[in-house]
Amino acid sequence: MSSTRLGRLQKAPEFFITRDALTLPRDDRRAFLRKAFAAASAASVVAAAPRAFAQSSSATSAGDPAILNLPAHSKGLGQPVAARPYGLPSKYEENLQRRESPGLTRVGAASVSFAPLQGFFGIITPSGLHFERHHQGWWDIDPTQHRFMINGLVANPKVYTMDDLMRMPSVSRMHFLECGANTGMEWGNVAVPTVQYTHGMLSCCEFTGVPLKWLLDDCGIDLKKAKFILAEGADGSSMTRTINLSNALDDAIVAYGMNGEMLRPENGYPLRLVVPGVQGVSWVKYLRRIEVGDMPYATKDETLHYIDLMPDGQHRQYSSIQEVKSVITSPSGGQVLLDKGFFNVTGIAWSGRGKIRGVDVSVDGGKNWKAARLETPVLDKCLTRFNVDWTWDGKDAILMSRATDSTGQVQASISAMRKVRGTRSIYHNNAIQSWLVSPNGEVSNVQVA
Ligand SMILES: Nc1nc2c(c(=O)[nH]1)N[C@H]1C(S)=C(S)[C@@H](COP(=O)(O)O)O[C@H]1N2
Ligand SMILES: [Mo]
Repeated sequence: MSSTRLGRLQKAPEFFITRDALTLPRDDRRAFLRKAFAAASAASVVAAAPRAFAQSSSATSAGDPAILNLPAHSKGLGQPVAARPYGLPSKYEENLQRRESPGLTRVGAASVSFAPLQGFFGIITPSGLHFERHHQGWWDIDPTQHRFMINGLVANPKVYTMDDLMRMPSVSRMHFLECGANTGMEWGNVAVPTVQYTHGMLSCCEFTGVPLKWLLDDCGIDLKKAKFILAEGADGSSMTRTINLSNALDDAIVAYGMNGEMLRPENGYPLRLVVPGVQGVSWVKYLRRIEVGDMPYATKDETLHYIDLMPDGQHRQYSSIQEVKSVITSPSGGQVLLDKGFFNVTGIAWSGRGKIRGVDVSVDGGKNWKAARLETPVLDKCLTRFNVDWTWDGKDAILMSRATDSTGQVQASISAMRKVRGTRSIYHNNAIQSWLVSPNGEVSNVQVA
C-alpha cells in the first residue's frame, strides 16, 4: 500500500481500485496498514508537508521487499519507442473510465457517460475521459466536408470551411463544461452512490478557436437589431439553442481544439461552440450554423427540456448560467477509508459567473467550517481545485464543501434549495453535497437537513 498514490484510500471496485486492495483481503490490509503506520513513526518528512500529514504519514521505512528486491523492469530491456504512436494510460489505471449510469435508460444512441471525477487531479479533464452527452449519438465528421455558416441579421452572410477558420487569429482558454442536468437526481433525494454519477456531467479543458465576436464582425453583424443568436449542430438531434448576444460577444469561442489537439469526435469534432459559464446544452457540437436574430427562438431544447419545473407547476425558461458549485471528489461516495489518520480532502469548485473566491469545508455535517487551500491558477468560469488537511478519528464524519464566487454568491443547502425550487426539477441543482464517512470507513451519499 505504501507505494500507491492513493495511500490508505481504497476505491470501490467498480470505480477504481489499488493493486493492494485487489490482492489483499480487507482484514489483512488493515493489519498491514497498522504495521506500516507504526513503522512510519521515524520517517523523515520534508518541511513543506502539511503539519497533520507530517504527524501521521503512512509511508513505511526499511524492510519492504518491494524496495529491497530488484524487479524485472530494472534488469531487462523496456518497450521500443514507436510501440505506441499515440499514448495510452497504464494498464493499471484501466478502472478509471467514463460510465453510463445504471439508473438511466439509453434511448437509441442518445445517452450520457459520466466523467470519473474521483480519479482526477488538478483541474484539467483528460480528453478521453471528458463526459459525453449525445441526444442522437456521435459522429466522426470529415473536416474537409464540414461547413459553418453565419446568417440572419448580418450584412454579409458567409459560409466558412475548416481551413478558413483555422487560418484566422485564435485564442486558447480553460473553461468548465457542465450539463444543466448535472446533480439532477439529488432534487428527489435519489442519492446516487458516487461522485461520478452525482457530479460527473462536468469537465474542464483548454479550448482553442476563433472568438465568435470576430466571426460576427467578419459578417457585419447588425448591432442595432441583433439581440440573440441561434446555434445549430450538424447531427440528427436538431440541437438548436438560443444564446444571448451578450454571451456571444463576450467570451464565446467557435472551437476546434481541446487540450492541445483537435476536438474528439464525441465532443463535437471538428467544430463546437464554447459558451463559458453557460449550461452544456448551449455548447453546440458539430456546429454548422449561427443565425443572428432579435427574439429568443423557443426551440424544442429550450421549451421541453432544460427548463426548471417550479413547485407551483410553472416552469422557468432560459435559466442557463451554471451557478456557483463545488464537490469533494475524494473521499467521496463508493470509496473506503482503510484506517483512521491523515487524509487530504480534495475537490473542485466552479462558477458560471466568474472566479472562485473561496471554499469552506466541514467535516462535521456543517457545524464548523474551515477555509480550504485553493490551488492556482484560479481562472474565470473554470474549475478550481481545493484541498484541506483532515485527520480522521474513526468515528462518523460528514464531509461538505461550500463555495463562494467572485460575485459573492454562496452555495445553499439542499433543503434551502428545495424550499424555493421544490423536488420535481431536474436542472440547475448547485446545492452543497454531503458525504458520510462511517466508522467502517465506507463513504456514502447522504443529504443533511
Ligand atoms: N450537436 C449537438 N450538440 C450538443 C449535444 C448534442 O446532442 N448534439 N448535447 C448537448 C448537451 S445536452 C451537453 S451537456 C453538451 C455535452 O458536451 P460533451 O458531450 O462534449 O460532454 O453538448 C451539447 N451539445
Ligand atoms: Mo446537457
